[in-house]
Amino acid sequence: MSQTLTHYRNCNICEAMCGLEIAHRDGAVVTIKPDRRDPFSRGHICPKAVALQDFHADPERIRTPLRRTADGWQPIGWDQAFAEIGRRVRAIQQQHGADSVGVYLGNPNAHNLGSALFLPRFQRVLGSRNRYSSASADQLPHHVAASQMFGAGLAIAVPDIDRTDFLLIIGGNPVVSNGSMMSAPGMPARLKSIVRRGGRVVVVDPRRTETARLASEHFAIRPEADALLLCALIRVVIDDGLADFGDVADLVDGYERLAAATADFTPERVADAVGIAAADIRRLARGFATARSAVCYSRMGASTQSFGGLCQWLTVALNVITGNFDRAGGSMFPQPALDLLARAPRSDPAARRPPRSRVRGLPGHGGEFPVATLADEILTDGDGRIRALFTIAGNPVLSAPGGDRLDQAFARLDFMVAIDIYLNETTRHADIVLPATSGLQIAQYDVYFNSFAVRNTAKYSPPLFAALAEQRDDWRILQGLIACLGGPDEPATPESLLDAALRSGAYRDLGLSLDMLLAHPHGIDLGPLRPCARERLRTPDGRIRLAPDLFVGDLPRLRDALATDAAARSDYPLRLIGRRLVWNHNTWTHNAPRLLKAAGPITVQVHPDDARRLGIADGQLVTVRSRSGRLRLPAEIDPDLAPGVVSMAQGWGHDRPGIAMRHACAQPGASINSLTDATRVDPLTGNAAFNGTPVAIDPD
Ligand SMILES: Nc1nc2c(c(=O)[nH]1)N[C@H]1C(S)=C(S)[C@@H](COP(=O)(O)OP(=O)(O)OC[C@H]3O[C@@H](n4cnc5c(=O)[nH]c(N)nc54)[C@H](O)[C@@H]3O)O[C@H]1N2
Ligand SMILES: Nc1nc2c(c(=O)[nH]1)N[C@H]1C(S)=C(S)[C@@H](COP(=O)(O)OP(=O)(O)OC[C@H]3O[C@@H](n4cnc5c(=O)[nH]c(N)nc54)[C@H](O)[C@@H]3O)O[C@H]1N2
Ligand code: SF4
Ligand SMILES: [Mo]
Repeated sequence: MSQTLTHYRNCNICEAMCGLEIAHRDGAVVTIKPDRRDPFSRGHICPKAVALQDFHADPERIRTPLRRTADGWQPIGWDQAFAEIGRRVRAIQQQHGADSVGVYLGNPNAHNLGSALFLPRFQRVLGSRNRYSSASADQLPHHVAASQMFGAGLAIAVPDIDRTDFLLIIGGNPVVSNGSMMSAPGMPARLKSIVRRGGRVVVVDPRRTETARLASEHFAIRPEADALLLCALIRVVIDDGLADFGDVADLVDGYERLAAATADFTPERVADAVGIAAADIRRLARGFATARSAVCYSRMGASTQSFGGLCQWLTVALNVITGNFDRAGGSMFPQPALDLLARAPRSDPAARRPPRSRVRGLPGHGGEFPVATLADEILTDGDGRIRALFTIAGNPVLSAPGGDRLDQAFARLDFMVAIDIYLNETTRHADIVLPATSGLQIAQYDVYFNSFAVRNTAKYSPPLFAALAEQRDDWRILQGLIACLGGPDEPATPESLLDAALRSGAYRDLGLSLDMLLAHPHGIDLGPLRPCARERLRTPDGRIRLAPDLFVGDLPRLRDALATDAAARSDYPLRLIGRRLVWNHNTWTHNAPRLLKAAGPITVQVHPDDARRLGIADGQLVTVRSRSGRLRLPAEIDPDLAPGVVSMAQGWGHDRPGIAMRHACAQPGASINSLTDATRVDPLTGNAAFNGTPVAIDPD
């Protein structure tokens, strides 16, 4: 008789890193439950964790390397796959230069120990400057602000959410997303507990979100007006004499310059554009500045927009000038056991000129260019054109702005390789698809999100199930690619690299090592966040730059926006924003029947006033048009939106030929990125500006 066994691991789907308790028998999952003894998630999980078993057992997962032929997909062996990739890629690079082969890295790489550790090695061997990732459709402005103000892109301070008295959330919906750039599982309970202990949670969002419903107060801001609001908040703090740097006073440079640069953004001047009354802005600023502790957290809504860089700069600045940086209840640097920030070199970002992309001259950051220009770099002839591409755990046809153009661009490549778990909208274009393991099959230690976690913990999860058929771990595939491109032999494994990092990290005195983590399958608690900025700032002089030239130089653009009449956009009078659903993760979880069932049809949500004006009934088919595309889908009347704003779930659109995912194809939904526009970026950072895309709606 077989026995039911218990396995403990971290869910690696999103940033929350929840601990799971998995009962399994004969290679199959019996139940997936929260691990109540996990010191970080303390018994929280969301419905997606239960679907990990679906992804593992999905018959439509790819199981062998595949090669695209005129007669369809042909299974091939690994040796043949690597031999062909090595030959084609080297030939293209020899003829057209190293940069003619590009790489796009998707979101799951950040949740995979092996990928996180082996991708830099692969990139070094490939030697191309044409690197792209989902970061520039997401959190890039956070990294640019961190790099300019604190000296390193990974110097991200996170809300000390369990001790704060005032949490101001701008453009984040952590009750659904489970937090981002703030790993904090179980957000509803954490938010409720702020209110219960007498604190305040204020949400600024064009939609009355699931998070706003739990908040003390919600302000329905106009899309992309956040930088104006933040300037006005800073202005009130300064004018009312409430500025105070707290314990880091001796480290702050640039305060006078910040004050001068934001001086003309009074609440009265910005109120109409922001959609929040001047008196409310003043009250919010005073409440924030006089709270015992407070922290401003701004996320996707404030970063994937035209002023993403300004928003992230001003968010950090607001925390610093109210004395809330590097103190309990404010915004603090985590101290992870595997510490990427401590390894970052000290160099002066202000003194560096960013590289510029070939076609549009967009800035590069962290060794990458913005994904918003990937299609241009493939489709525009000339020296340095991308002719071959690796996509690794990414689906930019659905996830990148104006994704339909990437669909066309990928068809034009001379050669394309995808490492993925599915044949989908992106990987269907590849010449060779390499099958990776996923979720329950990998060894996991979260390299990145421990760096953004609201408590210091460490946990290692061994694989639960073996790879099926010819699947291989991402890191082993990368190792194979390194070898076939002529790179050095790599004796290292993820475990050996992790062990070395733990033994030399901040907790070496505790004896932290891989063996110690193996002996603690629920994870090890390393304690609450502690003030540590003095050790962790990476500017050459160890100081905080409150008013970097880069951001101050971008303020004239904000002033222009304030002066421009929004009605000038009358061809497309509505503003489109995205939303996340509890039951899916980005573009790739729609083949799990238990999640798909819950997600429901994909609609465009419209405010009742707009619906009435346009003659749209609930459920009616409408056409949504933008400068770059159009979609036909059902409308849904949603009183939680601000008037003039429409919203769609992100991540859908499985209606293209050649995709093997039966369930996803049965409920394809529509891709919001058929409407978003790759030319709409935050010019400062190059990040995609999804939010506020101008659209029009025509009823059928
Ligand atoms: N309009 C709009 N667009 C958005 C967003 C939005 O809010 N609105 N959100 C943006 C954000 S925040 C992000 S992060 C990006 C995401 O953008 P992407 O990373 O491009 O998209 P994903 O859907 O995460 O694609 C993941 C891919 O990896 C595969 N995969 C899953 N697990 C594994 C694995 O373990 N190994 C390998 N090799 N492959 C795996 C999946 O099959 C899928 O093809 O989308 C962005 N796009
Ligand atoms: N269930 C689920 N969870 C996820 C994901 C998922 O796909 N599904 N994806 C994961 C990923 S990759 C990420 S990066 C995180 C993202 O996590 P969050 O940052 O919480 O992202 P969203 O849920 O998209 O929330 C963005 C909010 O910004 C608002 N918004 C839009 N435009 C504006 C604006 O101009 N100003 C303001 N102030 N607000 C605006 C939207 O209404 C929305 O409520 O979520 C992660 N968690
Ligand atoms: S919140 Fe994220 S990490 Fe936690 S169970 Fe859900 S998907 Fe997994
Ligand atoms: Mo993301």
